[in-house]
Amino acid sequence: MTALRAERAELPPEQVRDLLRQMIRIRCAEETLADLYAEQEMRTPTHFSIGQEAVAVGVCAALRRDDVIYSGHRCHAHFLAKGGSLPGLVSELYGREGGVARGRGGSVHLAQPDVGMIASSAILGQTIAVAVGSAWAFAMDRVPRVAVAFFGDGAVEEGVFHESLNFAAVRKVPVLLVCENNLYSTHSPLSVRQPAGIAIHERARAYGIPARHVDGNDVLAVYRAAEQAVAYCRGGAGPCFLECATYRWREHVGPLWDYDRGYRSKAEVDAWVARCPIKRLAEHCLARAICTADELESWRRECQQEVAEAVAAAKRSPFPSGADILQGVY
Ligand SMILES: Cc1ncc(C[n+]2csc(CCOP(=O)(O)OP(=O)(O)O)c2C)c(N)n1
Repeated sequence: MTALRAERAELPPEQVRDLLRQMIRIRCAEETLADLYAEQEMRTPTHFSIGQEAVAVGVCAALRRDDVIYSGHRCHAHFLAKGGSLPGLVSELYGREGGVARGRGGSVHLAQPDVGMIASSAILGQTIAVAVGSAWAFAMDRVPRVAVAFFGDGAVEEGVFHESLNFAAVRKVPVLLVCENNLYSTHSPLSVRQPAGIAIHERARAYGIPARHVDGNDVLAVYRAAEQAVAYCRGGAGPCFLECATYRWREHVGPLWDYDRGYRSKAEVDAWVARCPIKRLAEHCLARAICTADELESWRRECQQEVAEAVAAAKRSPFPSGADILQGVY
C-alpha cells in the first residue's frame, strides 16, 4: 500500500527519550496498581496492558491534542498516553469521587474529553463505531482532526467491526483503526477463532483500507507507522488500519501471572517478556547515548513517586455519596 510504507528516519533524541519515559510511567502505574490489587480496595475488574505499552505510546505520540481516541476494556495505557490524569485514573480504580468518572465507571470506563480521550467501553467493538462517527463528524465539519479506535484481536470478530470499516471506507472518514493483536481473546487463541492464513490487517484491505502489520513491541516502528497513517487520514484520503503485534503479560483480567491455566505456556510468556518494549527502547537509547543508566533510574524513581502520590490521593478521596449516585445514569 503506497499510503503506508516502511520508513526508518531517525527521530530527534528528545522525542525518543519522551517515548521511553512515557512507557516507563505507564508500566510503573500498572505494576503498582497490580501489586496493590491484593489489598482488595480496588473493586473494579482490571485489565492491565503490561507488555503492550508501545502501541498506546507510539500511536498517541503521532496525534495532536484535539485528535480523539476511543478504547475498550484494556484502556489504561491509551488513557495515560493521550494525556489523561494519572490521579484521575487511580482514584477511578479505587471507586472514589476523585476519579475521572467520579468513581462510578471503574477501570473500563476511563474518559477525559479535554485531552481527547473520549470513551472506553467493555462491550467489544462498540467504540469502533463511535470513533468512526466522530471521524465522520470531523469530515463533515471540514476540520483536520483524526479519531482513533484502539481494540483487540477479539473485537475483529464482532459484526460492528465490519460495519464500521465498511462505512468508514465508503465515506472516507479520517479514522485510524488500531488493532492490538495480543493473540488471545480471554483464553482463546486466534487459531480457534479466525480462519487460518488471513491476517487481520488483510481483512481491512478487503474493504479498500490501507493497512499495515507493525511490530507492536517496537515503539519507534509504531510511531513511524502511526505518523504516516494519521497524515493519510488527516489529509482526507480516508481511514487507515494498523495491526500491532504484541502480548499481554498478566492474566486477561486481574493482576496475576497465569501460565498455569492451560491456555498458554510459561515459555511463551517468557519469550514475549524478553521482547519487552521498554527494555528494547532502553537498550537502543543506551547504545546511542540518547540517555544514561542514571537517567533511566531517576525516571523510574520519579514515576514511582508520582504513582505513590496518586494512590495516596485516591485513598483520601471520598466514595460517591448515595444521595447523587444516580447522577450520570441514563
Ligand atoms: C460484545 C462482547 N462480547 C463478549 C465480551 C466478553 N469479553 C470481554 S473481554 C473479551 C476478550 C477480548 O479480547 P480482545 O478483543 O483480543 O482484547 P484483549 O483482552 O486481548 O486485550 C471478551 C470475549 C464482551 N465484553 N463484549
